[in-house]
Amino acid sequence: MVQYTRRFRAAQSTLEEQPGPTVSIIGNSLVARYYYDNPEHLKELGGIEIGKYVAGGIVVFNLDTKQVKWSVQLDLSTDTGKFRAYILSSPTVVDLDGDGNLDILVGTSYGLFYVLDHKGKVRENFPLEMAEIQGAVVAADINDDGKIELVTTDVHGNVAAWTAQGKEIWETHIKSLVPRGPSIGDVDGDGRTEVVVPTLSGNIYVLSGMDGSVVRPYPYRTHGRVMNQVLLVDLSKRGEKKKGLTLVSTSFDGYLYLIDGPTSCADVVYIGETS
Ligand SMILES: [Ca+2]
Ligand SMILES: [Ca+2]
Ligand SMILES: [Ca+2]
Repeated sequence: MVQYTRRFRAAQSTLEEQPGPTVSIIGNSLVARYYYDNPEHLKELGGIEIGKYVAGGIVVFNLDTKQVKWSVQLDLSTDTGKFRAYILSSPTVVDLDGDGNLDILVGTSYGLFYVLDHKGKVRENFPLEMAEIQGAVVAADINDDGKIELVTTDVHGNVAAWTAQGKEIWETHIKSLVPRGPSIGDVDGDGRTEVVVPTLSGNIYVLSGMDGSVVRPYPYRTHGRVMNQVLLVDLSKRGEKKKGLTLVSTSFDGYLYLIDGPTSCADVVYIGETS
C-alpha cells in the first residue's frame, strides 16, 4: 500500500454545544512525516518522493481525553495536478437526519463534496462532484419548507443546492471563483430566504433560495476581491420595523461595505486595508 505525506491545512470547529465529551473536528492535510523522516523507513516506499503527494482527511479529537477519536482519509493526489487533495475550509457539522448525532460536511480541492456520519462513514450518494471547492458547505433551510438543504460553491462559480440525501435541487453559474461559503438569510425582508455569495470578481450575489435565480438589483459590485463570507445583520433599531437585512463585507478595494438588503444601497467606510 502506498503511504503518502499529509500536511496540515487546519481549520477547526469545536462541537461545544454537544453534551458529553467535547470533540474537535479538523479537516486537514496532516504532516505524517515523522515516520518517513527516518531514512530506513523511507526506503520502504521504493523511491517515491512523498513530498509530492497530498492527502486530505478528517480527524476527530476528543478534547477531554486529548486523544484521536477517529480519522478518515478522503482524497489523495499529487501536489502538481489540476485537482489536489487539500481541504481549505472548516468542516460544517450538523445533524442532517435528526438521529441526535452530528454529521460532517466538507468540500475538497479535489472537487468532491463529502457528507460523513458521526463515525466517519461516507453517507450514501456522496461524495458529489464539482470543481475545486474552497468555501465551507452551508446547511440551512433555504427554500422555507422546514427541511435542511446543503449549499456548495466552487472555483468556477457554480453554486449548487442539494437535499440532505444528495439530490440536486438547483445549480446556478455566477462566472467567478467563490472563495468562501455563502450566507443565508431573508435579505430583502419578503419572507423568503436568500443565499448570499461572495466572489473573487468583487460581485456579491444574492440568489433565491427557492430556485437559485439571481435576485435583483444584485449582484452588488465592489471594486476589489471579496474574500470573506458576507455577514448578514439586522441593523434595525429597537422598536423600529426595518425590512430585510444589511450585508456587511470587506473588499480588496479597501472599503467596508454596509449594503441595505432590499435596495442594495450601500454605506461605505474606507478602512485602507487592501490585503
Ligand atoms: Ca445525524
Ligand atoms: Ca428546505
Ligand atoms: Ca427574501
